[in-house]
Amino acid sequence: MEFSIDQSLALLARTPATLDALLRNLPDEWTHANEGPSTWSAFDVVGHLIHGEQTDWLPRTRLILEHGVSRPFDPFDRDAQFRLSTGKSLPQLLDDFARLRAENLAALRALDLQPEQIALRGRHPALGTVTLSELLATWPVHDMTHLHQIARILAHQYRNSVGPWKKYLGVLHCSGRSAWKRKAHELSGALQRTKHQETTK
Ligand code: NI
Repeated sequence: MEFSIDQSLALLARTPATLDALLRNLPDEWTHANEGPSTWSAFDVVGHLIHGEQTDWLPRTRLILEHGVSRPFDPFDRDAQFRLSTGKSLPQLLDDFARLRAENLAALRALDLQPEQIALRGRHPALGTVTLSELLATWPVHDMTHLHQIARILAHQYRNSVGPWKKYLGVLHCSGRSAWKRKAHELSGALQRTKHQETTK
């Protein structure tokens, strides 16, 4: 499938309701559990998605439109949710995410981006030159990465309870947790709480 703004919008608009249906009022035993040291809970993932709405997708779109490659993106803080979600409930986070996403999609529509604009280039601090269309294709795929992650986190909580069925359950054998990150931790001997587990962005 070729990238288009409309196709991206169609998927991006569904993520808040999908998360809401899955997570709202689910017991904390599910939503606050993670996959072990230096991994995230579903609660953490929603906080991370909120931070993306606030600092990543639209701000970077605007930066490309205004400055092109002359000004690199601000680095994304992958641990921001551990500060920003403190003291909040999951229903609050789900509400915040839904509101921010709706605002950002309205703002994206209002930009009415033309083909020559989505071909514009910007500069990612680690990846180098990227196009606006690549950024806007990454946004919904980033959502899918984290929906996939949440499914895996929830499944992980019953990894022992399923007994011998474990071998038939692909989600329990998924290698989505970032091997490079865990390897880096091992190499540095750093066991401090630098929680992170994604390979994107
Ligand atoms: Ni992410």
